[in-house]
Amino acid sequence: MSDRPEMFEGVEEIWLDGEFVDFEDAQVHLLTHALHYGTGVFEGVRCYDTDNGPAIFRWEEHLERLFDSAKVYDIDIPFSREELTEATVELIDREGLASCYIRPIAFYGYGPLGLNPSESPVQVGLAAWPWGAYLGEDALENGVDVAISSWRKYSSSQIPTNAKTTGTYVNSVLASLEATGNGYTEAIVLNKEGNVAEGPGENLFLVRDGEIFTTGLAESILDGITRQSVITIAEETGYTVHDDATISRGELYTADELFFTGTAAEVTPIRSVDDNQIGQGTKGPVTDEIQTAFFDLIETGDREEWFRYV
Ligand code: PPE
Repeated sequence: MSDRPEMFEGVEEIWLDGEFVDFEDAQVHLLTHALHYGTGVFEGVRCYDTDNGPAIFRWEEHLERLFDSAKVYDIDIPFSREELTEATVELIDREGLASCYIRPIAFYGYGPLGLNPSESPVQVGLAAWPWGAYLGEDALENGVDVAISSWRKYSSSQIPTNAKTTGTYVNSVLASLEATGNGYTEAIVLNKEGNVAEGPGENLFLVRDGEIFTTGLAESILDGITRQSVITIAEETGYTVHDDATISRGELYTADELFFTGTAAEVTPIRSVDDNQIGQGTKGPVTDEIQTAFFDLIETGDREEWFRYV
């Protein structure tokens, strides 16, 4: 208990393969296929304490993406969407959490080694814990300093970028290690063509002359659910959103504003790229408006179809 990471302190149970088990008992075998070959798919979801009570934000869309990711690797999830929903709701309830981060994962478990996973059983887990501001408390207000990674994002002709696969996150880990090692908070990763893809765990938005741009799905990005939500919110706020943009490295430097979106990162302003100040070097006005609209929506739970109440 004492050597647990701080973020997991107080977590009592994890749901694993159909059962609630004690936190310490949520274990897998050393010869788990996914440990060796990265053959797992996962999600990151947030539950928010809205005015109408705790609610999971865009649960259906996350579940959809989990099953889509699984399909790519022939991972046959042995639970229905309803069963996973019930288990998640019950887990949040048992843990007594009002707002939390939820991590569903499905992976090839312990079976014969060798690349073909078809003889390995599919295991499924759900964990939930409180997770505050992903890039630090100050980040949401004042923005983060980021650096372009020297690592490129793999292209969708090499590994599907629309699937959220455990193994592919080594690319993000490398970018993140490099950026933080050099004193930056986060990285921006370019794609094979040298244009902007995304952050290691975030999508990227750019503001120029009052219009909003975000990299298109063909730029080797994960189709972020926060990205989709922010596009909708921005359009409804009255902005023109170009959601199919190709953004060059130079355009980042001269942007009026930049921000990240993601389940963990929410809406995080970027205040510098490679030590070039963006805008006034703090949260810009458009970013502020979108971020405020995003958090207002989450507080009020106003758009019913985006919330699954616990
Ligand atoms: N791109 C990547 C590569 C990515 O990992 C995420 C989520 C996004 C974009 C945004 O997607 P969405 O959450 O659907 O808006 N990154 C997850 C993992 C973060 C982590 O450190 O773990 C997340 O935000 O949950």
